[in-house]
Amino acid sequence: MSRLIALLLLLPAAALPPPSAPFLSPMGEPFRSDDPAADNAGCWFGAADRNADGALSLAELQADAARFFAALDGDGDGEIGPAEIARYENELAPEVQLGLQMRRTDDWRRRRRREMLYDEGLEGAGRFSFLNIPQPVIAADFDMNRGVSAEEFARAASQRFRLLDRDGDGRLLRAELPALPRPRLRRRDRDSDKTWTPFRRPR
Ligand SMILES: [Ca+2]
Ligand SMILES: [Ca+2]
Ligand SMILES: [Ca+2]
Repeated sequence: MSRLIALLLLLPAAALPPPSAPFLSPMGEPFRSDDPAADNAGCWFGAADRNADGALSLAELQADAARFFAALDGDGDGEIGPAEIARYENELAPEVQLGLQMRRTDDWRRRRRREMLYDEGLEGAGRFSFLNIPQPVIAADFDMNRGVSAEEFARAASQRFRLLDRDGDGRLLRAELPALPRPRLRRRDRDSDKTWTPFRRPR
């Protein structure tokens, strides 16, 4: 029995729901789940809302940014340097790579992900976040020295807070945040019922 047939036998007869899309926070931290119904953005929001009042203040977003900064600054020298930026792009959040959805792979889950195509103009992390910032970490490198200091990251958090606080009241409500980009289903959804039918023979 070929490996292909063995794999097909493992597939459920019903249509497969799409996997939940990853979410990248305004500072670029990835939140993922294997649960198709997971609210990845809600996981981020709930953790960042430290006083659990249902809104993010600027101080809360900056605290969220500082926590992620410490996670990115692996050597603890107070700067996200080139090697730490490379680790972010290659290991922590490969979604920021522009060509990810076209990458060839033999992994079937990734193959499914490749079918999720986003609108033109959305690049990298912009496909998975509230703001269209393709690489949210290096975008904080205001002085262009190929490193991001804690001050620069905090400054970026303030900028992004202002972009998201559309009514300018200093509080980000979940309902105030923009809708996340939704991928268009292609090819697999041959009957346009918004679900993928079981896979055909991989190319
Ligand atoms: Ca709060
Ligand atoms: Ca560092
Ligand atoms: Ca607001």
